[in-house]
Amino acid sequence: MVNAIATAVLVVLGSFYALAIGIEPAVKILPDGLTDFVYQEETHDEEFKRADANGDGQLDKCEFPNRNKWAAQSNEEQFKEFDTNADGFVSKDEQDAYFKKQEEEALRWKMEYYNNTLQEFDTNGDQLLQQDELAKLMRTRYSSEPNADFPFATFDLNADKGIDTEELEKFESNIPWDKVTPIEAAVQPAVIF
Ligand SMILES: [Ca+2]
Ligand SMILES: [Ca+2]
Ligand SMILES: [Ca+2]
Repeated sequence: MVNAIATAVLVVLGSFYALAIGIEPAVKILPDGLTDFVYQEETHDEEFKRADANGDGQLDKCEFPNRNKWAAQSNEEQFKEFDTNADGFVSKDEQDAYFKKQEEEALRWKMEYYNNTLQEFDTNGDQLLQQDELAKLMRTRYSSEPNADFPFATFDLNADKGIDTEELEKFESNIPWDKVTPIEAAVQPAVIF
């Protein structure tokens, strides 16, 4: 259950990141039920070049959907989001600008997520998560009690006795699940209306 939640979180973050940097994620189910990301090789540049059937360096409304599966299902509105000068063609510059904006938004979203997480669990207000604060995060977010041998210190990369947002990102991507004990979910009493 805990692993399922963590996997879901990683799938969401992974998809968002993949969208931002322009690779299409596909989740491959491994035999033991774990998931792994398999990325298609084509970059945005390669997609553009392939879709530009008449080779004039821009995509018209017939060429645009051939970029990828997402574009194939896109509508007029989404074409307009790319075609910022509204001349009915998506130029390479317009495509580049679109993805640059996406990347910046994804980065902003990611920073906001880790900042909010830090604020939520930073009880002593020093802008770092100490061991007890990180343990609370594990209990609250992942219903897991860190074991005595949980390697808190290995995530404190700059050795300032706390986890900052950058270290937190690495921590949430590499939680040592073999060093936690799942907390049994309390049985909720039936709600009678
Ligand atoms: Ca073209
Ligand atoms: Ca245009
Ligand atoms: Ca703190």
